[in-house]
Amino acid sequence: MRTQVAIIGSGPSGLLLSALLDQIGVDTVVIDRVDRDYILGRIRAGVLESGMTALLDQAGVGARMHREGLVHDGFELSFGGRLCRIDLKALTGKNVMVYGQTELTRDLMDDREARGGKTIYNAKNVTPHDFDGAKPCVTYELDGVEHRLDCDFIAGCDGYHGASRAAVEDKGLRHYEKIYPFGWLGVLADVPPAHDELIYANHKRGFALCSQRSKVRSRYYVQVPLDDKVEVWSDDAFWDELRRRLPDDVAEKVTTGPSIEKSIAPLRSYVAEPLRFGRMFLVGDAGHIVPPTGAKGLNLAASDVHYLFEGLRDFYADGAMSGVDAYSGRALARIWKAERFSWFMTTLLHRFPTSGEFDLRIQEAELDYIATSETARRSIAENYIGLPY
Ligand code: RFL
Ligand code: PHB
Repeated sequence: MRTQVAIIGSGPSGLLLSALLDQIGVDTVVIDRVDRDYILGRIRAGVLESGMTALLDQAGVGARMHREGLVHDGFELSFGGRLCRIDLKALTGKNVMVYGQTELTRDLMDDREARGGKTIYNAKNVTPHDFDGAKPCVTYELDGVEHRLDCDFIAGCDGYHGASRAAVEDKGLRHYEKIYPFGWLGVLADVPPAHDELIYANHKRGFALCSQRSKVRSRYYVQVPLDDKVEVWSDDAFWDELRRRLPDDVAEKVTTGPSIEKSIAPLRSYVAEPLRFGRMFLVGDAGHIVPPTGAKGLNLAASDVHYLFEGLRDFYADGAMSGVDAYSGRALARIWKAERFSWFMTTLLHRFPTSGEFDLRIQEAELDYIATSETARRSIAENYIGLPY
C-alpha cells in the first residue's frame, strides 16, 4: 500500500493533521495500535486555546464544538480561602473554549470516516523505517499478517509511549525531563459544575481543580501521592477531599454523584529534541509532555500540527523543503514556553512533599503578588489563552 503521509497514532494530533492535509488533497493513512472505542474511552483535556479552535475550523470540523462547547472568559485561582479571578477577556481580549478531548476526537474520527479516509486500528508492531532517505515506509501487523505502507513522510503522532520516538532513540535524540512527586486523581460525573468557570485551588492539603465538560457534566481533580491507588478512593472519599480543598462557599455548591470515570495520572515535564529525523517528525505527546496544570498538552499538539502542516503544504505545492526543515525549530520555540508556563502553574499551586517553610512563604508571596498586580495576572492570562503560533 502507498500513501503520501503515513500518520502513526489516531489521537488528536494524528487526526487533526490528517484532516488538514485532506483539505488540500494530500493522501494520508492513519495507523493506531488500539481501536476507536478504546481511544474514545480516554478522558483527558478540556480546555482549547483559540489557536486550536481556529485550526479545527480550518480543518472543517469545528461545527459541533461551536454549538456545544462553553466559551470561558476567565478562570479562578483559589488560595487562603478566597478566589482571585484571571479575567482572560479583559486582560487579553481573548477567551478559551471548554470542550472535551473525547468529543473533539469523536468529531475528527466522524469527519475522517465521512470523507472515506483510511484508518487502520488494532495494528501491532508498528515500525517506521528508512526515514533517513527519500523512501520511508511503515510496517505493521494485522491479525498476524505483516503489512507495509510506503510513503513520502511519516508523522509520529503516537503519544508518549509510541513507536516513533523509540525508533530514533539511538539517532542523537536528546531528552529533558522533570518528574513531579505527586499525581492527579480525576473524577468525571454527571453533575452540574460547582462554579461557572474553572477553579485552580492551592490548599494546604494539596491542589484541587474544578473543571467541567458541560452544564451537566463535571470534571474534578485532587493532587494525590504518587503511590496512591485509585481503588482506595471511594467516590465519597473523593468528594469529601475535594470539598475540603475549596473555599466554603464553593464547597457548598459541589453537587456529588456517582463517578463515571476515575483515574490517577502522573505529572511530568518532558521535551525531546530535535523533533525531526529526515522524513519523520515527532508531533504532540510523542515529542513532549507537560503537567496538566496549564491546560497546554493538547494545545501544544495542535501548534505542532500547524507548523508541520505548513511545511508539508509547501512541499506538496512546489517541492520546497524549507517549511519541513523549519518544523522542529518552530515547534520547539513554542513548546519550551508552554513547558515553562506549565511548570510555573504546577509549582505555584501544588504542595511538594519536600517543601519547607521558606518555599511555602515564597508560594504565598507569589499568589499575593498575582492577586494584587494586574501585570502578573496579564502574564498568566497571556500564556493561558495560548501564545501566538
Ligand atoms: P495521544 O492522545 O496520546 O494519542 C496517541 C495515539 O497513538 C496511539 N499509539 C500508537 N499507535 C500505533 N503504534 C504505537 N506503538 C502506538 N503507541 C500509541 C495511541 O493509541 C493513541 O491513540 O497523543 P496526541 O494525539 O499527541 O494528543 C496529546 C493529548 O492527548 C494530550 O497532550 C492531552 O490530553 C494533555 N492534557 C491536556 N491538554 C490540554 O491542552 N488541556 C487540558 O486541559 C489537558 N488536560 C491532559 C489533561 C492530559 C491528562 N492526562 C491523562 C495525561 C488532563 C489529563 C488528566
Ligand atoms: C480538564 O477539564 O480535564 C482540565 C482542565 C484544565 C486543566 C487540566 C484539565 O488545566
